[in-house]
Amino acid sequence: MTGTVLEVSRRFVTIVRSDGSVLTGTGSSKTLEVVAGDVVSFERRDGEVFVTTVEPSTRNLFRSTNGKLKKMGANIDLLLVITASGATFNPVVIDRMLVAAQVQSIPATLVVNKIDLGTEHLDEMVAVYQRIGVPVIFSSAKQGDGIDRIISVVQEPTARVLALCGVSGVGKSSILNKLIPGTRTKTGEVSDKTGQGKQTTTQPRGFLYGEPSSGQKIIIDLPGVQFFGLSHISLEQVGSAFQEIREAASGCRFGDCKHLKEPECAVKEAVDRGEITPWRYESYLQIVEEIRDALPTWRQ
Ligand SMILES: Nc1nc2c(ncn2[C@@H]2O[C@H](COP(=O)(O)OP(=O)(O)OP(=O)(O)O)[C@@H](O)[C@H]2O)c(=O)[nH]1
Ligand SMILES: [Mg+2]
Ligand SMILES: [Zn+2]
Repeated sequence: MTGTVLEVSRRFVTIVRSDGSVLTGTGSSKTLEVVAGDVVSFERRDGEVFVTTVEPSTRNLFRSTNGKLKKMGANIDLLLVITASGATFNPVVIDRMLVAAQVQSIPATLVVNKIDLGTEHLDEMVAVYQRIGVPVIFSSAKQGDGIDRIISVVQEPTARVLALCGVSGVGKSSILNKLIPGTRTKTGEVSDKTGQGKQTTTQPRGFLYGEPSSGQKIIIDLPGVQFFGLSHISLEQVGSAFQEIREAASGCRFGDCKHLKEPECAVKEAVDRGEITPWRYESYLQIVEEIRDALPTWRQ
C-alpha cells in the first residue's frame, strides 16, 4: 500500500492514501527521514502501520543551513512564495526561494499578502518579478482580498502538491486557514490561554484540499525561515536560475562567465544600462558569495 506523507513528527509519519484516508504509522530511522510530499509504501503489522520504503522524489524544496542540506518538501507541483506588504517584504529571501524552486523545476507564484497595509511602495518590485515571468497575486488574509485568485491557482489540475513558503509572519498559515476553513493551523496570534507568546508553524505539515473523488490536493504549510541558505547549489545553477541573467549571459565573452569581474560581461553591461535591476544582481552576487564560501579553499 502506498500513500503521501503529510507530516513527520518524532517517530511518527502521517500518510494520506489516494482514497483520502489518513493513517499514522512508524518505520525505521531511514524511512522516517521523509518529508511532507514524499510517497511511501507501508505495511500493516499487528494492526500497526509500518513504513517500508520511500519512493524517489523529484521537485524537492531544499535549503542549506549551517552546512547541512534540509529537504523541506517533496514532489512539489507549485510553490507559493508568500511575502507581505510592510517590513516583511524582503526581495532577498524571495529571490532565494525562487532560485530554490527554479533549480528543481518547481513552478512558483509570488503572493504579496497583507495588502490592507498598503501597496504603494511595492509596485516597482512587483513589476520586476512580473517581467521575469513570475505570476504575482495580491492578497489580504485579513480582509479576504485575492483569496479567490489563490484558490483558482490551487485548483489548477496540474498541481496536486502545493507548498506555502516565506519568512515568518507573512501570513502563510492565515492564508491556509482561508483556503481550508476550519483547519485551525497555528497562526501567529497571541495565545488565548496565556495572553502571550506567538504560535508560529514549527514543522512542515500537509493539509488536504478538496475531496478524493475530485482530485484531492495537499497544501504544505512550511515553517517560516529568516535565512534561506543555498550553498548546496552550483554556481552554474544560480546563473541560470535568474532568468534575466541567463538571458543576458549569452552575450558574455566567456562561456563560463560568472558575471563578477570578467571582461566583456554582458550581464554587468545590462546592469549598468538598467536592464537588469540592481537589487536582483545583488541577490545573485550574494548567493554566489555564499556558494564560494562553502567550497573547499582550492576551488574558490
Ligand atoms: N494586516 C494583516 N495581517 C495579517 C494578514 N495575514 C496574516 N496577518 C497576521 O500576521 C501574523 C502572522 O500570521 P501567520 O499566518 O501566523 O504567519 P506565518 O507566515 O504562518 O508565520 P510562521 O508560521 O511563523 O512562518 C498574524 O498576527 C496574522 O493575524 C493580512 O492579510 N493582513
Ligand atoms: Mg505559520
Ligand atoms: Zn558575464
